[in-house]
Amino acid sequence: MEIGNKISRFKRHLVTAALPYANGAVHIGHLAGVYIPADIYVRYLRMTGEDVLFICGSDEHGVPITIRARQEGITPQQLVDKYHGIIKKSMYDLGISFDVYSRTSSPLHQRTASDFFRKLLDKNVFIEKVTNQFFDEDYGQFLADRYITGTCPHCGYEKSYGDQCEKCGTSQNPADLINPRSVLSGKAPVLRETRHWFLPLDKDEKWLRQWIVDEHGPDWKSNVVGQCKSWLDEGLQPRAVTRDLDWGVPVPVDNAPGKVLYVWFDAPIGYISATKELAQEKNINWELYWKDKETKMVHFIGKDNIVFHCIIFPSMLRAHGDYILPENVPANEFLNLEGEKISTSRNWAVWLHEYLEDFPGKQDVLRYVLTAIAPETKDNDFTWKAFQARNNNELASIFGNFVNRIIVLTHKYHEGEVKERLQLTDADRNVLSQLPLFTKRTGAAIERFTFREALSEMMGISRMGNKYLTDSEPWKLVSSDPGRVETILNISLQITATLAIVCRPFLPFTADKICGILNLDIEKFQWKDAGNPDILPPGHKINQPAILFEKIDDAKIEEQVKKLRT
Ligand code: B3M
Ligand code: ZN
Repeated sequence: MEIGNKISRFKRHLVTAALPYANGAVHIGHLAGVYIPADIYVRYLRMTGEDVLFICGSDEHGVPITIRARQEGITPQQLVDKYHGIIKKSMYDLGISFDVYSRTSSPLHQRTASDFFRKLLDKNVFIEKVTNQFFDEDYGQFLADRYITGTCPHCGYEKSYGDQCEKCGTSQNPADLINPRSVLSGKAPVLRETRHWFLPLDKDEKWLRQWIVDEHGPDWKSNVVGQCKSWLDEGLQPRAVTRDLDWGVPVPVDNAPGKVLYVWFDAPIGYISATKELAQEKNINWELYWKDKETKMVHFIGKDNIVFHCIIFPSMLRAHGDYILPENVPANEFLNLEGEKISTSRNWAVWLHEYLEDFPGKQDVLRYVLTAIAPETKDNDFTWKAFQARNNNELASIFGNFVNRIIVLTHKYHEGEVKERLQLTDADRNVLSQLPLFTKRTGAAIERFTFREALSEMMGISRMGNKYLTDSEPWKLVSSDPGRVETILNISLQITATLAIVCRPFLPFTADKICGILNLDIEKFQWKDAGNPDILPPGHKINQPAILFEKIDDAKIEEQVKKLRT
């Protein structure tokens, strides 16, 4: 099926989703920002017959991990083992259909990241130099990244981290902080000399600007290009890619004890090692996906990861020389919760594994709501009242109600059998002609990474179905014009079948349920079959109705709001 120009000129797709830090569970901000849009995109690609790999895994290094482990009195390995399992299970339980969910503490990743570093070292890409780094004399430890806190020089936030300010998202060096303090002793640190390797980003400024602004300015999201441009306009500096830490991928250089790869050097290479892991399992040639120009690589991330995926990782890939660069990086902005910023440390979050326990069988309700309110171009807010309203007023009253009515009527008047379409009216012809158009608009919106618009187009099918059924009033014609009833129900069933196909990227669990009710083997249907007016031939027998979306009552919502505030 011709699915637009850019996608069809590629032979295969490599889709990555940001590797969640294994220092905590996944929350709705991660899902809305990264994992649900990525899953919608990949499910759609698969349904259009494209060859696609969907790659993710736990990011298990870095200071956030060692700080959290110290807080919990366990080792970093124990911490990542705990959260890697929770994250992996909850993602798959939500239907996030990764082809592989790996982890960066694996031996395969350690080898892959070391080899990558070695290659750049042997090509003399790095600048090796001794610099002054903050050191905590009480703890006898250098203070990397989040071991340092202080006032952000950009926005004045007093609890900014050494590597990135959580408030304004700016990445920075610890030396930029005002009034720096050690997270360990709380005291002002001293400066001490230490040797590190730097990626000379300044040398890449010219081609990065050409690649991002000139080549991809037109097709990348404006929030992404905008952030990259401000980075480029500020002037890129050489960036340290090693750290004085004992947790991470050891720097593969002789006499470099206690030095590991900077987490943001090793983590994106986790996409490569995860692909290699998948390739071993599935006997796939992983290099085709990472090195062949006919592969379309797309990174799904949140806005705080833009610089690492649009500037630093591409600089690494180009310096290495064997790899392709991403075709798109459709980063989302942030999702807030009940008007406040989601915060792991303040437990101000809706955790995915807890949602799945509190709302069993309602995976698609969360997928639907988080897609509908996704922060695609600006930060947005999740409230439990809005969650309830969208479930009750949209999923239950429009989508579910339409499907249920047509199934009940087909059993009531035709013993569950699809009848012939007889004489068509203009309204019939209009509805049948709209089905392929809704399908095409939904697919095009997904290809543009505008998932809110795509969701609305998909819902448009159920709205049209409801209106058609209400306007046709088959229940008034049963005795006076049974042939007309047969035609109306046939058309309504075709609408339902198309809905089952087109809703699948967004609501996979519901798509399965509708196919069960329609007695359809969904594996036989691809995207191109949606909109076809004869998916259900006359004589086809459907199964019994089942409610797709139960209403959610106030008590359930109040319970969640109370839980949040305790
Ligand atoms: N671990 C996620 C974050 O910054 C970070 C992504 C890595 S993707 C290579 O929250
Ligand atoms: Zn700031």
